[in-house]
Amino acid sequence: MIYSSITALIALVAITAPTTAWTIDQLCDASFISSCLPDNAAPGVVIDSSSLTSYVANHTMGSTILYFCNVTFAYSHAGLNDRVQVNYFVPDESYFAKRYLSTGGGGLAINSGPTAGYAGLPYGAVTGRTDGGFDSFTNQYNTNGVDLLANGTLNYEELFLFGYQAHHEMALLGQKLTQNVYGLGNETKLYSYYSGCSEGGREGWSQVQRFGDQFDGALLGAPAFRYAQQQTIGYVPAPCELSAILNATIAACDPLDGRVDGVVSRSDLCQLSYNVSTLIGTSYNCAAEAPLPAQSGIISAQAIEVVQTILNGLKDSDGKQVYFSWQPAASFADATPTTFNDSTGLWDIPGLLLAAPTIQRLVNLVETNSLSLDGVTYDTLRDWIIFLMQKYYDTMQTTWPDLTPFYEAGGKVIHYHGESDNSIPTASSVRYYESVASIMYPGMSFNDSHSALGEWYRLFLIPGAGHCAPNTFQPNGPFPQAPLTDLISWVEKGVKPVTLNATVTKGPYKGNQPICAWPLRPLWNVDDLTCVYDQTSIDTWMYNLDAYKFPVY
Ligand SMILES: *[C@@H]1O[C@H](CO)[C@@H](O)[C@H](O)[C@H]1NC(C)=O
Ligand SMILES: *[C@@H]1O[C@H](CO)[C@@H](O)[C@H](O)[C@H]1NC(C)=O
Ligand SMILES: *[C@@H]1O[C@H](CO)[C@@H](O)[C@H](O)[C@H]1NC(C)=O
Ligand SMILES: *[C@@H]1O[C@H](CO)[C@@H](O)[C@H](O)[C@H]1NC(C)=O
Ligand SMILES: *[C@@H]1O[C@H](CO)[C@@H](O)[C@H](O)[C@H]1NC(C)=O
Ligand SMILES: *[C@@H]1O[C@H](CO)[C@@H](O)[C@H](O)[C@H]1NC(C)=O
Ligand SMILES: *[C@@H]1O[C@H](CO)[C@@H](O)[C@H](O)[C@H]1NC(C)=O
Ligand SMILES: *[C@@H]1O[C@H](CO)[C@@H](O)[C@H](O)[C@H]1NC(C)=O
Ligand SMILES: *[C@@H]1O[C@H](CO)[C@@H](O)[C@H](O)[C@H]1NC(C)=O
Ligand SMILES: [Ca+2]
Repeated sequence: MIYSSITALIALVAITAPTTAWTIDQLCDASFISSCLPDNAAPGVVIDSSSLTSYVANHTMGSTILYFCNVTFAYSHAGLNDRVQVNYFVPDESYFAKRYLSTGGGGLAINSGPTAGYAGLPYGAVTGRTDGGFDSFTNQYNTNGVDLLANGTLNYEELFLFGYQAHHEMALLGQKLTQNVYGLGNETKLYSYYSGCSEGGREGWSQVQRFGDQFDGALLGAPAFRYAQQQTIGYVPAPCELSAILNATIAACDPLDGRVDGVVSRSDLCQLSYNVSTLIGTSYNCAAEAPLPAQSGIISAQAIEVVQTILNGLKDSDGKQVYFSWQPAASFADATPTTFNDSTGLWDIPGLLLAAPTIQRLVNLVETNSLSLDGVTYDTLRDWIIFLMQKYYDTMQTTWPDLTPFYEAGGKVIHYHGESDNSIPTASSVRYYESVASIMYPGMSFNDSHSALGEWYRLFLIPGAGHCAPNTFQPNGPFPQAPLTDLISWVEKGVKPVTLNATVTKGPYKGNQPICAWPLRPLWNVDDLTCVYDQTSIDTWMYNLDAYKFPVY
């Protein structure tokens, strides 16, 4: 959806000055591209020019065909026998707009696949992805040999590449390649951007936090950046029971934002005024849907206890808060069982998703992706989290709150997060924003620090949206269709996104809907949306993580 903005493309084509006509075949010629490979772009990087491939390809958007050169090459690091591959889509010169874009991955992947480069083509940007040195673009970090060299032995070079270094090198190489291919002189400004969500959001933050002048703008969604804390564990009520609790919560909380549209735009008001225990004793009913049996029953006190425990977030046996959870009205997708055991008549414990490989591989250092929960308590979880945080503080835990170099270089960040994200808690983005505000503007009042920070870093919570995507449980919610457009306008034309442009694509309120910037919250009065300051609501997003004796940014 990021790359579906045909209007953005047409606008760009119109403003791009015609250049000396090089055909895409000339631009993509192997010996020409070879002559553009950037030596000395990054310390220690040694390009293997024999690995270069370049071929003309095209991408159709609506009635427009975009031509580009698909460039791939490998490099190693001086003194190491390693190999990292990078892949850039280099647009036809007629619509190159003096832009470079880095893209990131998701889950345990460091890139978003063979078409990741389409993200930048509508914006006239050379667009890059990396394989991180994982031996192929399709391998992920939890591949044997990548994260661990063998049972017991961590692969520190790969950890460092995945943590931040591969992205840094891809950006430096990509920027220089772009300058060489189009013959940009030192006096020509090449605008550099980053776009990614989830793990890709973490990867982007890893750059913004360390390399202040590398990107002019970064679009960072639902970042998986508080790496140690994300390893949540689920429980076992029936899927239909969870779904009924969710639907009832959405129905009860929908009107609290002032408009009945099937969207809980104010999960904070939901948290303040809705108690799921009112649902105990109401019935639920779901038809069979292979492989799941038909389910019906009465919502039990036990199921409500499970849901309330999830909503409360992880606490240790002393009742101290270790982490926070999803917002009320987020789906329980990550905690919902998918298999039923006919002989016991019980639901199996849901899959542990990324928690299992993380605990096994990065805590226990064993090459397996399955984990038994026998003997695991909330205190075990807390201890794993503290261990992960300390061991990976300088690689995977990506929450360094001092962004001074980025700010001083004039960088801009648009950070967004679905308010009903069912994977990475929405409050985790709020916590980081608050950390940056307090570290960058110590001693200022809340309002003053937030208005200062909002001049260059803005956080948008997308009403009803799920994890990096719209949400089937609240389908009438807005979602930004082309947020890179907002970022580019901010960086290149100084148009601050006071609100973020988004679109409702279903239901009675189809059309544009602006998204309020944190800490303001949306409130409807019939059809009018206001972004309001609501201290009681703001307070619900703040947590005292007292299970730690040190700061958790
Ligand atoms: C676009 O690329 C495909 C191969 O990927 C090729 O078959 C097709 O002819 C190309 N289209 C144009 C209009 O060049
Ligand atoms: C671009 O080239 C890379 C490397 O050869 C390949 O993996 C990828 O599929 C290509 N993508 C497109 C869209 O042509
Ligand atoms: C561009 O800048 C580089 C690095 O600062 C310098 O080595 C080079 O001579 C400059 N080129 C021109 C044409 O000014
Ligand atoms: C909850 O709503 C979704 C659609 O939003 C529907 O598919 C599902 O069946 C509902 N669950 C129950 C238990 O009715
Ligand atoms: C919800 O209501 C129940 C029953 O009245 C009560 O025990 C519980 O403390 C309430 N929960 C919250 C979060 O207020
Ligand atoms: C069902 O549960 C029984 C008893 O715990 C267990 O032995 C069996 O392996 C389970 N079946 C499946 C398919 O997991
Ligand atoms: C590594 O440890 C896992 C989990 O204990 C085990 O399944 C696997 O066989 C071990 N691999 C080797 C090569 O010993
Ligand atoms: C902060 O600003 C809001 C308006 O955005 C205002 O309502 C509120 O009173 C201010 N708080 C303080 C402490 O000045
Ligand atoms: C946002 O939407 C408004 C109203 O549709 C439009 O005028 C404006 O150009 C859009 N801004 C960007 C950056 O796309
Ligand atoms: Ca609503």
